[in-house]
Amino acid sequence: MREFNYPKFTLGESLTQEQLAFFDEHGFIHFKSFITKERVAEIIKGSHDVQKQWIAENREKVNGVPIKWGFDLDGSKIVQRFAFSSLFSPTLHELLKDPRFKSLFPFLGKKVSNPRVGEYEKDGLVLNHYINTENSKFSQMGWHTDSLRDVFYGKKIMPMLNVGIHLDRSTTDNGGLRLIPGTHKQSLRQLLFRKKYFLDYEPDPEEIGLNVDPGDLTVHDGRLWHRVALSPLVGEISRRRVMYVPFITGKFKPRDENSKPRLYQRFMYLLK
Ligand SMILES: O=C(O)CCC(=O)C(=O)O
Ligand SMILES: [Fe+2]
Repeated sequence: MREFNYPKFTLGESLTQEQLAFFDEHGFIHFKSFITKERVAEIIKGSHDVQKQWIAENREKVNGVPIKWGFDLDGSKIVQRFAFSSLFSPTLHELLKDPRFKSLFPFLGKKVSNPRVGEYEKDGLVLNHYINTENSKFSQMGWHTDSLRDVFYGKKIMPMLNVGIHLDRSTTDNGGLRLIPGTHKQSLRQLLFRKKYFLDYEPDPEEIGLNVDPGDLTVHDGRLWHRVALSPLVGEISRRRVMYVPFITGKFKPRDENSKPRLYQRFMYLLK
């Protein structure tokens, strides 16, 4: 892992030239304290409510996207990857209405049509819940870009952002998000073949790690290579919860209960 003591920003009503330039160069950006610790606690409570509901109805999929089930430290059944979570929780749905999200749209580029928060598209509001224990089914994620989904879909790669809202503190000595800055500007060949999608977990000499606190917001370009590193620690200390919502452009393509899992979503079964 490369040391990169990158600047952290505060999100205001509109993006500054410095923020736009940083994102353009590196393909990611980190904003401190987007929401308060109290709001984070409400969101976690909201996710527990969704989890209860899904357990009660034995749910396997949402809009064709498989739910990743696993086990917590005490052996109880938990959701380790939620999709479309905001459609099941007023708290999460409200969160996506935050007017500050719109101020991030310029990261999608200048000439895009219909930029929006993808609450009903792709996988909607995702919540990843990692924990490193024997019974956990989700403790890391192999290298990938989020734009591969477009390639699988036989489409031109559209501008896309993944906006993360972090719910736990995550430091580089405890696993967490790793990314290779600048790879959003790579060739299509590099986007497709730089690494083996989801199967490669190896550290990269160029990768950097993020240190985030609960309530921080990060944005990465859909074309950026990233992974989630396994925590070397076991148990409660390794718990990491983070939400992602896609920011997309172009034609509105909501998914519904009849939608089929897409090829890349089958890849998700490989996650451990
Ligand atoms: O959990 C993270 O920080 C990244 C997750 C991710 O890359 C994804 O869900 O596509
Ligand atoms: Fe990703």
